[in-house]
Amino acid sequence: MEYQCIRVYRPESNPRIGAVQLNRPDKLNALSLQLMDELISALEAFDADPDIGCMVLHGTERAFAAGADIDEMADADSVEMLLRDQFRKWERIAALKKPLIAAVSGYALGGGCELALLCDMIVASETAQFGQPEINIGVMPGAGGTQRLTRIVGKALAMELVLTGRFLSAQEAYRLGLVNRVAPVELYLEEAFALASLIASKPPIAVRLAKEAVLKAFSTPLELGIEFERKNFYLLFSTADQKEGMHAFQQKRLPQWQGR
Ligand code: CO8
Repeated sequence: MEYQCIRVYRPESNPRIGAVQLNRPDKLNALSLQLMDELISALEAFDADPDIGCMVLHGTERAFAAGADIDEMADADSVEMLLRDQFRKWERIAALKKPLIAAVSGYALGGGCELALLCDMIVASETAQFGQPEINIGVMPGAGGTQRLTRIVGKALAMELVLTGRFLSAQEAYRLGLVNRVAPVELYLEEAFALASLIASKPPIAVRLAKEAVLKAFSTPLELGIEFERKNFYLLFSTADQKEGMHAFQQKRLPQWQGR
């Protein structure tokens, strides 16, 4: 498929990584409807490709994404927004089976911040700025900002960020546990690829079921989450990779994963 708003590639350093670059630099990667369609199509294709073990999503040094495209929303009314039903697409990103890492440099604002939060991990450059400034244009977060951000940073800070539009620096985001690591701007992408490579080297079915179980912690009470975890744990004992992993350990050799 030909893409206009994104660039899709596999980094030379590791072809088991599926990388997507948001590519509307003149608009600070504002998330237009077309961009979101392309993004979902590219991520779902990587998700279905057995040769891909982990995905990385990034923008440019100046901006990961400065939010939903304001030009597409400015004159819309509620019914039009409702009929667009654009959040359904966001749910498809949340439903990806393989891990997705956001590599964030510069602005991650509004929908851009929400998109980063939808990813499983975030590697930030020192210049990254996270924020929900929708309040400054007369609206509020609409793609999970009031929920995902609050679960990570807590009520008081989420309330401040959403009600004032203040940005968080990369270091602040790191201290709060919003991002996994912070790297100099010239290295952040490499750092994200290194993390993705490590994950892509693990047994794929275990990675998939473990991701699923961690995400359950956000949507279920503890007891149900534990039950879900246990079932996924038992399920892994029917994979060839479980036998291989444990036998390789006993035989003091490196495992050879089959992804089965
Ligand atoms: N939408 C459309 N265009 C944008 C956006 C955006 N969100 N952000 C920046 N741009 C455009 C600017 O209009 C400008 O275009 P042009 O050169 O043609 O005039 C270009 O990008 C460069 O931007 P600036 O000149 O403003 O650059 P500055 O360095 O002066 O400022 C800022 C950078 C601070 C990031 C500034 O651009 C800004 O405040 N942008 C808007 C941030 C914002 O309010 N984001 C939230 C948008 S609402 C939202 O995300 C709701 C999400 C709900 C779910 C989404 C479902 C899809």
